[in-house]
Amino acid sequence: MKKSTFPDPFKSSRANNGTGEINDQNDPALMLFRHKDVRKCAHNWKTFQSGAKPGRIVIPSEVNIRDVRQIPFEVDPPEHKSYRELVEPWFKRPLKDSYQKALRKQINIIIENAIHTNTVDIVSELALILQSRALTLLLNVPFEESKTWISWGTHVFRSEETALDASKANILYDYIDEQIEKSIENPGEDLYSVLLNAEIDGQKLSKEEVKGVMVLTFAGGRDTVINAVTNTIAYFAEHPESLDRLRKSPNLLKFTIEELIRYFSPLTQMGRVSTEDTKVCEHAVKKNERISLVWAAANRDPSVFEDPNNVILDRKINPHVAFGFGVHNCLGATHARQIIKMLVETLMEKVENIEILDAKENIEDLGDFKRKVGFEKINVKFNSK
Ligand code: EMZ
Repeated sequence: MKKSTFPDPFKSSRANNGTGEINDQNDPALMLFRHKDVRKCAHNWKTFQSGAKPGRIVIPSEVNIRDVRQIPFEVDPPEHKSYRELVEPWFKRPLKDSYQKALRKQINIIIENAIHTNTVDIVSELALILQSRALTLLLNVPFEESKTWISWGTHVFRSEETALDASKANILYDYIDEQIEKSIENPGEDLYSVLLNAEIDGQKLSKEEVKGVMVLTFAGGRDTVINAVTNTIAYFAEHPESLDRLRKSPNLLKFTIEELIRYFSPLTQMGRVSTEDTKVCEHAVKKNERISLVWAAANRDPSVFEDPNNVILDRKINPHVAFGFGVHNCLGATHARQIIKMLVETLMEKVENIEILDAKENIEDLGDFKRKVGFEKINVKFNSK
């Protein structure tokens, strides 16, 4: 199997009955695998809610390591709408020319550096750095901050020893508390200050609410972006012909980006909590029980995607749900798309080929299902054009 092949562990269950079960820390969830079911339940926020106990809709559940409610992601309509409208324009800034120029510059430096280094572990020496530096632009804070975040490693809540590491989570919370205090004393043009000044229905956001947005911004786009960047590079390492094809037809790039995101589906799943006794795919779901919307499985559903297990560079019809679906669709998607776009453009421009020297896969253990999401490490050599 190629290193950049990402198998679909949900294939037979999706075909058989469309569901699975995960016993996550004794809070089981009914996993939904079919595109239609995933979209239907994601859309039905009245029955399947996000505003449960903080951390409970995440799988693996984070209830034991945090009590900060992530905003807007753990809030339901109608409150959700005001929060979302408040933060949306800020998270659309990556569409601005000046933002794109700054991001492109950072990516250029990182790829140039990689070209001039013998072997590079893409995860720790490229993707982590890229994600952290790009985040300084999204937050509009000094570049130096990225050094602190890089020192935290790839996941803010997981460490090598434990899947859910409370002490690690505390580093992030303390850091954010400190930044909020600094911005209160010395307001600037960063996201903390913008949020601290913002109002909903004439009321300023509380520190706790600001913290909720910031924790989501740090946690939600961390390992997901790192995996997307790493996997994209691994894909082009093993498919130099694809890079050539894009050089010849750069207008395909917009399809390629969506296709890579569909294929990798960096966020495997997200849970919801039922507000009533109901039935999903012939399964009884009781009030206060969890379901899981398995984006990664929906994205390989052969009834929606022809040849779902292959990357089709110019796939035109691509209703993937890698960024979720419905009111909670990913706030960071604009930024993530720009990162992948500029990364691929920079590879097209500067890189002749990439050799994979060795790799250790990162496999998510979902009980009955094991899913490759990325790499623990992957050493490569970039050869410049
Ligand atoms: C949560 C989640 C959000 C969670 C869009 O996903 O991402 C996970 O990586 C975090 O652990 O807390 O932010």
